[in-house]
Amino acid sequence: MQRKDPAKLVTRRDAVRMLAGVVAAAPFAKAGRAAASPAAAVPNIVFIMTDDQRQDALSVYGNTILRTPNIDRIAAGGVRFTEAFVTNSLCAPSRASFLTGLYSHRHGVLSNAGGPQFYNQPGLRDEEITFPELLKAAGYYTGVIGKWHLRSEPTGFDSSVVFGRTRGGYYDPEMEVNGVRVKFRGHADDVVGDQALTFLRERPADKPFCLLYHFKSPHRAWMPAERFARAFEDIDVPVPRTFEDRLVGKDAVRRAEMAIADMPDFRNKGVDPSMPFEERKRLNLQHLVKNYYRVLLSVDENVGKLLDALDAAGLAGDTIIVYTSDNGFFLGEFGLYDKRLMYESSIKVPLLVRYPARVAPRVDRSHMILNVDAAPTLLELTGVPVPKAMQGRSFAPLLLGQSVPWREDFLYEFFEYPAEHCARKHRGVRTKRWKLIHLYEQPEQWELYDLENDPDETRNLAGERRYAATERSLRERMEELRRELGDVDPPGPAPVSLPCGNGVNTGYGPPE
Ligand SMILES: [Ca+2]
Repeated sequence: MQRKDPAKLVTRRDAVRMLAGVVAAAPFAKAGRAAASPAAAVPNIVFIMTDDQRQDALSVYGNTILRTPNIDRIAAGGVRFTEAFVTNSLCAPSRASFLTGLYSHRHGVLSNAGGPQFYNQPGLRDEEITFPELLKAAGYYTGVIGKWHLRSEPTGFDSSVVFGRTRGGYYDPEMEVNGVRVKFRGHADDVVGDQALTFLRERPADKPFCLLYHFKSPHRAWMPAERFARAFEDIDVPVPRTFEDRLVGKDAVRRAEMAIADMPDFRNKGVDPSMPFEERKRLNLQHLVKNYYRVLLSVDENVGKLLDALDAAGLAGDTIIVYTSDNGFFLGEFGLYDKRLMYESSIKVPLLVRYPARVAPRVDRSHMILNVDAAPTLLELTGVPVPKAMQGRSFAPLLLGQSVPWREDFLYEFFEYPAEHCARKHRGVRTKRWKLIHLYEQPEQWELYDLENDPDETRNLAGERRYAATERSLRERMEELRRELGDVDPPGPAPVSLPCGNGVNTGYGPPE
């Protein structure tokens, strides 16, 4: 593992101490009680994150095939956000945003990979402050279990049990237990679930706790626990409306290597590369969706065990539970799999928050919430000062039923190119009605969608005279958001987009 420069570690520690000073100077008067507000208990936090789970892959978001009764309990006891998004639909950058409240261009985790072509990004820089670090400095007992994925080591945790750089397998995963490699037996989600129960049991009783409970599922390679291996076997997965979309006006997507027909993952299930394109596409969709749902069954079961344990310990009322995912996923939309692109299936994530002591149950909120909002929200709910540098906004008032002005749009960004799947660099702005996408390297391309009249994003309106004024104002808004968020172009013309992969996806013909 990469080692940090000790001099810089001091800097980070000092920064955390300084920011959390107000709270750290007044430790909790007694267990579970806030010094500042004797009437309210200091909440515990269980922050549950899955990997690549799109919003509708939960029964509480309307899925009629996959049943997730345990995760749905979180929604039943709290708030379901219907418009939650990530600002970069890729694992490590999005996770860093959840932790720091910063956009990718600010926290510097622009890609999953390292090396010179990926900006030599080292993971989170020492000077970046995360919400677990602040909570720890404020007296919380902190832990992270499961997927970490950043190239830097976990910091700010009293206890860490994470999949290492290799991310571990689905079966008998190797994990790093406080930095020491340990081989576990069983399915990764069960191991993560068991470790969460151990954390609850063994934590010091005199401190509030914050647990980051991060499942591997439903990330590739979607290998289910044995007991769920045959689930959905008799079901025919419905084909999404855009499954046969020809990617008209999406030239860059045609070059991306995300065609579901070309997935190599299910060759052992008889999907042979020599089969006709349409046949491979159809079969891969069935295998992909079923396995994606199967691994989520074990997440649901393990979430249920944790909820039961909180109930049994009498902790449920004063514990904030967040359930979300680091990014969405295409399950056949536009004939694609994977994420990265700024379309709805990829950027929209589940977000459920339960906190019985202060948040009313069974509430829906349609405000636009972003991954960068999580850190300031949890800090505000725990009474820890929110660093001014954080770019997200606390949605605590929305949880508490207050009516506050809220954002009407947001900036999206994606940088990992050329890389796996060959999704070009792009950014964009999404409002309630419109989405503008800019592939800004040369040759630059624009996409404009009217989400109200074309929710499936099939008709690119960019360049059409009728929408010229809308396009212009969205371009201006995107630049305004970039200025506000400190996203600055380097001097000189936009670079030429580098070649990647074969350049053409099978089945779609050559780019237009
Ligand atoms: Ca992910």
